[in-house]
Amino acid sequence: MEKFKEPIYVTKPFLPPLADFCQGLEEIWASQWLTNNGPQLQKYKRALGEFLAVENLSLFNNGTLALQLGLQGLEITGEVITTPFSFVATTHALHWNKIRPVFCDIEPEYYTLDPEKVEAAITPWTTAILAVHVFGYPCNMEALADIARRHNLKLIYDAAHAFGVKVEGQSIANYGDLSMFSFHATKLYHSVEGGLLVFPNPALGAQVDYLKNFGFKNEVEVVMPGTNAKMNDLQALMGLQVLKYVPDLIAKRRAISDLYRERFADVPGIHMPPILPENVDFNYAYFPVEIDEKEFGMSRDQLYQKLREYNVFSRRYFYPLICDFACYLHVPVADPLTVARGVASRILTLPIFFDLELGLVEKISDLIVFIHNDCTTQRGCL
Ligand code: T4K
Repeated sequence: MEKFKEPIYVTKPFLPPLADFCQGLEEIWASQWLTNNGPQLQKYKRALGEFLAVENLSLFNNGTLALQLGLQGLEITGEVITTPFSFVATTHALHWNKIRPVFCDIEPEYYTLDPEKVEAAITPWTTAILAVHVFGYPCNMEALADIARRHNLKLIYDAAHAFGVKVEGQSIANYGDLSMFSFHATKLYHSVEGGLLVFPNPALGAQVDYLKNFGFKNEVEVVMPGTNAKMNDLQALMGLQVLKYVPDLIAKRRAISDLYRERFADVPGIHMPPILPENVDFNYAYFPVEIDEKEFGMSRDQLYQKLREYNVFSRRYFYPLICDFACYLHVPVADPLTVARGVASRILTLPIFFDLELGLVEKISDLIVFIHNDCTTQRGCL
């Protein structure tokens, strides 16, 4: 098979029509407000509140700082049970708050925290659970909420991947004590860089708003040693404009996901998470597959390399596990993390983004099938 002429990356940011963005820029130029809660930011906050049907929200310049300051605002200390199968920023947010992460295993189907393992990992120092809706798959929120209630723990969701996901008809932002969404350019929905916190307790809003703005209450009062983590008005403009397209972005990803699923249905060694139950409106943010070396005829890493030779840049999200990065090797783990280790060794996320034509999805799928056939007929790969 021929190499793709242009590189195909795992994702590509969606950009609104340039003319629309320029019109928005004109508004910013006219107002001369670039940051510090300017008019675009305020408009954006209102629009997001309406989109998600939530009242308490706060915008940040990125998701990592949003999570970091959210944890600080909730005054989380001691130990927090979390997943090793995520982007490293999930644990970094704990580290920056001097909180000890306790890594706990995940469930094999959707890769989210395993509630039974969470309960077993609770110690007298545990104050919260930091769960991740990884790839947009909702955590087992009922079970986690029950554990949190019984053990008096805060329940925090890293929902970086889950913008647009609904459970029982309501936004996934409505669950737990705090949810963080990332609006980084590589996400389904973005504001170039950006982060959002959503929470049920209005008092937390004041805390995180102080924290992201140096702790200023007014011109002469600093009520806490805050930092600078504000979203600016140019980011807000991008966020506002991309918001209009969220249904289209999700619909296209769904079509891509359906096509991959159809193409891989009978290919040995490519395992995909099951279709979600009907009470979930999914966002199809990522397309993860697990490669079983024996069945597929080649390891995940060999396939990843082979695809690169053909100009297809899949990613091994999330390998290595966070607990295996040098800076977290000293952290004790609550259990052997058998499921997470297995998944991290097999996972591969394939290209999925708005601009990706279905014809190219077919070609990428054909290439993967071709690599499998070539390898198993030559019997030389393993
Ligand atoms: N929690 C979770 C669960 C997260 O996944 C993340 C971020 C966070 C917390 C923290 O949120 P933020 O602070 O980032 O808001 C990317 C993103 O940088 C990161 O936001 C994201 N998760 C993570 C899963 O993916 P990389 O290092 O893989 O990105 P990079 O630069 O390799 O980009 C991936 C591909 O996207 C490139 O190969 C090409 C394409 N690309 C990328 C950019 C930036 C473009 O085509 N255009 C672009 O502008 O981390």
